[in-house]
Amino acid sequence: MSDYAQKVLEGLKQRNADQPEFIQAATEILTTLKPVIDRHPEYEDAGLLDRYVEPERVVLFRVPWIDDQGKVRVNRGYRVQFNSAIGPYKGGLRLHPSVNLSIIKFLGLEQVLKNSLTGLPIGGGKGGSDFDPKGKSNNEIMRFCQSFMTELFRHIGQDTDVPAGDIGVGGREIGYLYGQYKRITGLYEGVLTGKGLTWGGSLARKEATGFGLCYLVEAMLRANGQSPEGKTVVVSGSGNVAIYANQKITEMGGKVVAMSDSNGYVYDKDGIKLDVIKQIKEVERKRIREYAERVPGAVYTEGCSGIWTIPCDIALPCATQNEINEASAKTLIKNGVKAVGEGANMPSTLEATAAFQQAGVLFAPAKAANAGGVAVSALEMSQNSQRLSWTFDEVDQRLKGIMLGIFSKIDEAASEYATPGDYVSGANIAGFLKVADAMMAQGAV
Ligand code: NDP
Ligand code: 2IT
Repeated sequence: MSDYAQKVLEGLKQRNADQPEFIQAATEILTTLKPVIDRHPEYEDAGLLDRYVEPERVVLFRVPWIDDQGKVRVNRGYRVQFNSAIGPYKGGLRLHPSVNLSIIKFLGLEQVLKNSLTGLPIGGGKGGSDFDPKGKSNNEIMRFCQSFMTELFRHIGQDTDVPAGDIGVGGREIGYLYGQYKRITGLYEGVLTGKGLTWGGSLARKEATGFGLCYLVEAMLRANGQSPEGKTVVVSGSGNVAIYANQKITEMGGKVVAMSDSNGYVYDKDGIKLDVIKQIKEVERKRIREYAERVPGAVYTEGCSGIWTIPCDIALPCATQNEINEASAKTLIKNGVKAVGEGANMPSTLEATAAFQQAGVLFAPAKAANAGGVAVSALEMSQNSQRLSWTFDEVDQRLKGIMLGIFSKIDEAASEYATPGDYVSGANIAGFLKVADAMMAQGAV
């Protein structure tokens, strides 16, 4: 690591000792930026990395809401506005009991580079709450979202900060959040993305992250003389990203044999029937174990990490951070995995990533592989500004073009600055260069 990047990382570790996920994301990024920092000594004089690792603004707020029994409950709300050098802050909102400042900051730091890779004019931010949507009624979800927005509205806007979905936030939650924003401000503007199709949403946004992941993985496979055709695939998670990753990789000729949720995983040697998963997860909001009760021959196993013991050619982790540790990575490698595409954000630990790369597994890191979601969010912003809606096919074609463009950028940056095929370095470097250029041009702000 360059002396400057090392110094910045050490300071960051000291100041944020209680934020392991943030330190993990920063460690990977700063370590891989060495060749760039070496070529640009002017970055140190400009304090560029010192500024880059510090969010422009962190908003932390109380979210009181009333449950169905009439009792007042209180959660913590967060919005980290990380970097606006190349556009308004953009990034999702996560509702999960594990949410804390470390998790929102790691997601925000990743988002800055991811958004840069899309080539679209969007800065990076992230937010959420430690609210647990599981087991809550529709009315409780609505009251929570309304209370969350009653504070958040003053910090966001179509030209300042545009939130979207993430874990626990899908179309239903975006609807409640948007309704409250509009009610408070009186503005009908594209302030949130992932909106419903009758009120400003973009066709293909729901599918975008999963589809985009498969477009990028396919490009990576083809660049290395392979294809998804006939490959066995394991997809973790069964939420928004996992479902549409399954759909697209199946269309591409792959066979998905397992999916999971936070309780366990199902294995179906004949290929997971996605209509059954959609019914259980999107319509009924039930647990994945139901799949084994509905599909003869399918097997449910308790515990979600066991999914990585199933032999596969392609692994698509689409659930959450650090879901693949070194032991799981080694099991996947032993079982012959050829490619890993990260649909979730930071699903592989640093040790797991190193193990994949050392074993020569094709590895598409999250900030490149899952950028399709935020890319189509930016296309939704464009459509809102134009007061137009594009067709599904038009958005999908643009998404495909963006993902192929991202693969070219990370492939070229890997070859130019690091090692050919090191897409982790390639993604960090290609994403960073654009942000760094903008920050240098805009002065010490
Ligand atoms: P969803 O809430 O739709 O689905 C999340 C899935 O992951 C569920 O199956 C959930 O299981 C599982 N999961 C969540 N937390 C854990 C955990 N701690 N351990 C095991 N499984 C868990 O979220 P998304 O599909 O939107 O997001 C999945 C990942 O993709 C996240 O990392 C997110 O940041 C990332 N991502 C999402 C984008 C988007 O557009 N939505 C864009 C880019 C990245 P359960 O139901 O049991 O909680
Ligand atoms: O992690 C992500 O890129 C997202 N959750 C999507 C963000 C967005 O603004 O669409």
